[in-house]
Formats: sequence, structure tokens, C-alpha cells
Amino acid sequence: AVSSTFAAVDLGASSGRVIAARVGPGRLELTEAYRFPNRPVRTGGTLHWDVLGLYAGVLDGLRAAGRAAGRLAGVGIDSWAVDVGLLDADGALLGNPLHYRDARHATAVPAVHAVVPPEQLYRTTGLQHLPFNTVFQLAAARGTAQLAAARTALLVPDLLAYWLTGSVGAEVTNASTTGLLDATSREWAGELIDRLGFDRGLFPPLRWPGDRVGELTADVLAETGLTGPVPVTAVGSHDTASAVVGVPATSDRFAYVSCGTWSLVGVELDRPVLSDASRAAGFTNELGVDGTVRYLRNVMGLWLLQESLRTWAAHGLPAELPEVLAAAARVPAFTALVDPDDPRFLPPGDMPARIAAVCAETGQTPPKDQAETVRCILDSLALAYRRSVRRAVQLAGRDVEVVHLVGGGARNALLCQLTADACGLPVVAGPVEAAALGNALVQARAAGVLDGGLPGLRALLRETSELHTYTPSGSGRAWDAAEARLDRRH
Ligand code: LFR
Repeated sequence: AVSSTFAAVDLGASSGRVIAARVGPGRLELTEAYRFPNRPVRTGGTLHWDVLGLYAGVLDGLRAAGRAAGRLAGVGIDSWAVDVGLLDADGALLGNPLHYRDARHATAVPAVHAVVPPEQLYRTTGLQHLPFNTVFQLAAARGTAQLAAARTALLVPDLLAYWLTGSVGAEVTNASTTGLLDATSREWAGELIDRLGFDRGLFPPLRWPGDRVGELTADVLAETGLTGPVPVTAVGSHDTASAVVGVPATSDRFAYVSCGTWSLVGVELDRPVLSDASRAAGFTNELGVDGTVRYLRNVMGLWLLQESLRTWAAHGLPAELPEVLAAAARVPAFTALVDPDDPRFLPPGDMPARIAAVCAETGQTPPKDQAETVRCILDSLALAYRRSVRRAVQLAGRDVEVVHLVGGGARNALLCQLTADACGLPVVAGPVEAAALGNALVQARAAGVLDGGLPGLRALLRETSELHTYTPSGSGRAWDAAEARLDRRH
């Protein structure tokens, strides 16, 4: 066949999509076959994912993709990281996976650190400290009937793949976000798991991107109207791993901002950086496709903007993104700056009020309207990107001549320009669908439709994507001053 159609299932914090990707030599075309909302649900004060609803959305999406394409050459799934579903001895799901923004996880941090100090956790796993890493989630579940009955812990894409195929495993890029994978051996950190009192048996055998997970079961084929066999392939099942595959880089001298609900800012390496300076700077060593290391920091990202828009809409204020962005562009720069990674911004809630409170606390005049709030968010994000890119360069000893900004944020021209100005580097924006593209490329290669390493896959991306370059304007001195000012205040 000249080209084949792969279904890339890409689940984000607020919506899931099934994307049909037609791939062949010199050809890579995406069609969104189906999109469905992902609405977290709070019961009894606990925030969950509605994972059966997500699975139903995946089935609807596969049906739609199959109808449009005639035949599917494969399926791959990626989603956000860290959250797990627990299965009992019969393979049944024990309750809904908890949302990483649930407050319970952080309560277990001191208990984990009392057993394994943070320095040691980092040397073993290379994972940045985030209070919701799976290791803390499981520790917080200690003593619950659910954890006692659990025999298998599956990350969200692995759980959905299990329902589609019957096959159990842990895809390694996502496993690297649990805080329980050894960054050097790239195996489950058995000794660490023992010390923390978890059962090693909870963690299934690892799979690598490109491995065959299985095939859609007869039930799934019947329900989706697809003609089998349809293979399910392990991709970079952590959405950020797939998004980094989807970075259209031309050499290894690049930094990336994978810009969606979160902004993941860093570089691609061959080996982890496990130094104490790296830990202190909040850098993670997550695994990427083809044995790479995603050396990056989590910046709180467009979540700040999304939650602000949600808050304004709930208060009946006009909150259309294009309008607020246009208004923000007219506000003078650096009127107010916050550290986007302030932990108070993590849970859902009234973001404009929190931002105002942080500004007041740091001796700044709080933003007085929507335009100023949005400007504060964008300036603050661009400044955080600059700091993260510069720190990554220093800590990893890797030179960078361009910043690739991929994901939904690539549509935000103001943010892209501010990022170029702040970093003092050209920003290449796009593709918006980097995660779905990375997902599809890895499937297509596993199926033999494409070949080559990441540079070859990225060359195809460049030929087929719409990219936009932003050149830094200004001398950068204003950003130096803004950074110094933020440091003084925080
Ligand atoms: C982005 C992302 C980040 C991860 C966060 C929580 O979608 O996957 O990489 O830190 O979500 O899982």
C-alpha cells in the first residue's frame, strides 16, 4: 500500500481525541476523527478521572476513524502521565484512577522522604519532585482496602490498551514518570519498591515504544465495526514523549516547549543528569522514544490561562480566548510577574484571585482586569521558559540554537513572540498536534511503513507541517531586569 491509516489516541486533561493519520513515504496527514470531553469528577472530596467514559470515547473514536479510513493499520495510545488504575486478582478495575491534581497525594510526601530521602530518590529515578508522582499517590493509598486488593497498577494508556487487547504491560516512557523506575538501568527500581513497602508484583513487565501490545479483541472489533486484525502498538504513551518525537528539529541543538495544559521545557539527551544541582533546579529525566532522555522541567503552563477562562465564564464574564489575547497584547509588558510553579496554582480553582493574591504578597499591584491577568500569565510563562532553557543548557552541557514550541500553545502568537524575546532565540512554532504526530510516526515505523531514527521521522514532519518562526525582538535587557525583579520579590 502507498499509505496506511493509523489511529492515534491522544488524551489530554480536558479532552480526548482520536486522530486518523495517513502515513506513507513523504506523506503524513492528520484528520481528527473524533473528539470528546474529559471531565474530572469529584466525589466525597476526591478528584477522579472518568476512565470508563474515556474508554467509551476511544471506542467511538476508533469507529469514526475506521469509517473514514476504510481500514486501520494500527492503534496507539498516549495520555498524561503518573495516574494509575488498580486491578484486582481477576483483572477488574478497583475504582476510578485519581486525578493528579487531587490534594491527597501530597500528604504522603513526608512519609516517603522519611524512608528514602529526596536526594536518594533522585539519584535512583532521576525524577523531578512533583507531589503527585505515582510513588506519592501509592504511598497515600496505603492502608486503603483498594490498595490491599490491588494486584496490578496500570498507567492510563496501559489500562485502555488492556481493555482493547487483553494484554497487560507498562510502557516505559510513561513508567519513567512514576518515581519507581531506575533512570540508569531503565528497569523497575525493585529495591526502592521494596523499601517503600510496595509489592513488586504491582508493576507489570515493561514495553518499549514500537513493541506490539496485541490486537483489538473480537468484542472490540464488533463494537467498533472494524475489520481485524488491528494491531495495538506501544508508542511513547506519555503524551510528552510523543510530543517530543513530534518536534521538527533539524539537529540536536534544540530546546523544546511542549505547550499544552502543562509546559514541558527542556532538551533531548542520551543519558540522564542525576546531579544534585539538577535535582535542586527541578529537572526530570523522563524516558523518550529510541532510548532518549527527556531532560525537562514542568512549568505550570496554560493551565493558568485555562483555569482563569473557566473562572471568568463561571462568573458570567466575557471570556473568549482570541479577545482576551488581543487585549493582553495591548497591556505594557511586566506589569506584574509571578512564579507560575507556585504550588498554590496546582489545584483547580479561582486562578485570577490566586494570581492577584501572589502579586499582592510580593509587593506588586495585582492585575486589575482580564487583560492584565492574561498578560501577567504570558509574561510569567515566557520568563519561566527562558529560565528553564538556560538552566537545561547549563546543567546538561548542551548548546541550543532554537526553541521548538509544539502543542496547542503554538497557536498563541503572543506567547510564541514573548518566548523568542525572553529566550533570545528563534522560536519555531508547530506542529500543534505534535503528540498525535509522534504517536502515529512510531506506529508507522513499527509497521514498516516508515524507517529510520528520530532525525528521519522529524524530516518527514518538517516537510508536512505548517511551522511559523518568531525572531527575538529587543535587546533582551528588559527580560534580564524582569528576571532580577522576580527573584528579588520571591
Ligand atoms: C502533560 C503531562 C506532563 C505530566 C503531566 C501530569 O500532559 O503528561 O508531562 O507531568 O501531564 O501527568
